[in-house]
Amino acid sequence: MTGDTQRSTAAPHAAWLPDGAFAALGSRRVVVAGDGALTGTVAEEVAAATARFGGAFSRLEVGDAVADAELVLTLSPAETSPAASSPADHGEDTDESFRFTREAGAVVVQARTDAGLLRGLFHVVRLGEAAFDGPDADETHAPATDLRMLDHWDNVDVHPTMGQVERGYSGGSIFYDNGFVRSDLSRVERYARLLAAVGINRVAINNVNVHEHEAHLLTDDLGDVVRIAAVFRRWGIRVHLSVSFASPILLGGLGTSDPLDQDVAHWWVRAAARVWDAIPDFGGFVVKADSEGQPGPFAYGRTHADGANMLAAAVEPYDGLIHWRAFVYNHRQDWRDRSTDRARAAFDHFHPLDGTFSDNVIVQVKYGPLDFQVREPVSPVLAAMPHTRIALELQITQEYTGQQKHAVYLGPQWSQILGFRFWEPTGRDGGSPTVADLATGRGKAAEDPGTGTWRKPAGGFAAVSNVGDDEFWTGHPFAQANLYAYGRLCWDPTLDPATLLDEWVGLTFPGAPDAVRQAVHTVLDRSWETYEQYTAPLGVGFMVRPGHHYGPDVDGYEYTPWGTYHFADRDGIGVDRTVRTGTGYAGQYPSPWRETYESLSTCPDELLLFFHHVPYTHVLHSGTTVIQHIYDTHFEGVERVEAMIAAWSDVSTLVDPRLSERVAERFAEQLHSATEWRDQISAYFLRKSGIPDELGRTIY
Ligand code: GCV
Repeated sequence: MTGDTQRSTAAPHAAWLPDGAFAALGSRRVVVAGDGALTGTVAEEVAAATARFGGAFSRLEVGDAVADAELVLTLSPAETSPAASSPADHGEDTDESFRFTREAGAVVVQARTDAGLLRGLFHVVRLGEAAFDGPDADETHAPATDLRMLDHWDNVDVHPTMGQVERGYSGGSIFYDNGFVRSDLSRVERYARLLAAVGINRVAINNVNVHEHEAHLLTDDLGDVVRIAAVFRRWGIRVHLSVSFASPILLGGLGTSDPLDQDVAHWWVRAAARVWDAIPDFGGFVVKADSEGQPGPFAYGRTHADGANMLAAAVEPYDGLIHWRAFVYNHRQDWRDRSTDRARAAFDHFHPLDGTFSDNVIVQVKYGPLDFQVREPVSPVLAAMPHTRIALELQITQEYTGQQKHAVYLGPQWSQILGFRFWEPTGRDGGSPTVADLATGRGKAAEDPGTGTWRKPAGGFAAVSNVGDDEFWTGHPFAQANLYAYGRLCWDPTLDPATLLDEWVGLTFPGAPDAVRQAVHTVLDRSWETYEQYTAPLGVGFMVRPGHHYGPDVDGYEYTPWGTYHFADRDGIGVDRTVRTGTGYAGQYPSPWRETYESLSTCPDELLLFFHHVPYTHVLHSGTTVIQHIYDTHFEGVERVEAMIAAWSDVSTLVDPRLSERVAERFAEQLHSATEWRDQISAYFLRKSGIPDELGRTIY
């Protein structure tokens, strides 16, 4: 089905690919050599840039003599490959690797595949003049993982409570409009180009909560998926679909979706055959099962491995993947029941299944055990399944981090998660595997430190997109930096988030004075920490308004079935998740973290209330009490927002006025909201504890 009611009329913002980002490349003599569809895309980009900036473009065959070129983008001659012919200083050879050499200012980008050539093109764009200016170089670049995915929570229909995009804060969907797949997919094309430039290579195009209409994308509406896949294909991106586990019932008229039922298995085999027949490079299915009302194998007394493996068998002939989400918990918990702990759920369900999933199943694990809070410990599931392909799931859309009304740069949070080590040595330079290693199968992850056995090929990265049909793509223009950083961290998880901000600023505001770059740093560098300061303290999580999850509501979830409680009373606050006296969650970690989190004397301050219930007078490692910390951080958080606004106002006239206007509007709301958070949280805890602020500030 198609519709013509494209809502947004303004041309979308160019994000990190304005014309100016191509100035260095476009003003040079450039040769593109080779065939393949993506080489065609590279050639079109170069042709457009050189036409715009006065350079010269020629298209040659691989191996043709090249005279006088300043940049050659070429597929490798058959006898060489990037890995075979150069030092692998940025990684191993993969289908997307490329070799970058510079000799006396002349640059050659060489790749074994056209996908690698496309990655190489955008590497040159990112470097700008530095691509040509530096000393001689010979580098091979390769992604840390082949699986660099974005998940869209977009609905075809406008859902009565969740809208067109579940947890979307950037207008409507770029794919769907009020019940239809858009006939004009030009916006999707621009999006695909932006994603290609940061290295994303897979996109799941519909919500993991698969409602009735959306389920039909798998069958009757497959033609629309074919159209979307054709757009992404031009940019080296494969499409995936979220599917309902109940599809055989919903779409096939069967009486069951029991994964061990032969008719069910055959139905999926036929469904998969139709999909790959229509889209030969289709990626696979994403499944949210037995979670928040979605159907799953539990209804038939089967395990999640039974469910996932049945689907895996259906897609296996096409090298298809099943991304099976580990976000499984009881959302109908009795709040009176102190023995049930939602944080335990994913580990309890999935750890016993380690080693039983098929090779083409990827268990997709949210970074924390709850739900994308501003601060959570890293999910122990990531360490607990050495014989399973694991993907790390992040959330770019800012559901719990200010909903793209607040400027919050998530790069530092992700970098911290990616660099976390479950085993000793745990320090930043330690030798044990990082979370990034576990998700990419690289580095020290090949051997499981717990068992000494080999891990399967890894599952890579997935994250929930923050994009919509908004003029600036992401609501808050600065939220573009999160999408940018995610793509780049998927390619190389060791990149420094502050450096990525520099890259983003350089591309997005080409030619802007250095003051703009500095102001963006002042606003964003510590913005994650700032948001944490004025919202839920010390890892306690969830103090948001139920449903839409924006703004403070300390007790909003306290007496609900959702399993997210803080247990504040007049004496203290926090959740006892210790093994000794609490829910036992701390015991899901390998040593040394299980001991570190278990003990009050070693638990890090920022996670104290996630693991322990303590009196308000408990003294933190920082030397202050819990209650005084709550007051201090909330006041400081608002002051920091004021400083962010001041820093930006100094440079706001130096950039596009529409962008400045949007940023100003968002800052006004952020300040209003941060103030509301400060006053409500401080007042709540003053009233609960009766302990005054040592500094005597106004608390209501
Ligand atoms: C798509 C949270 C969000 C839901 C989301 C869910 C998930 O609970 O609030 O909107 O559903 O996570 O990740 O499946």
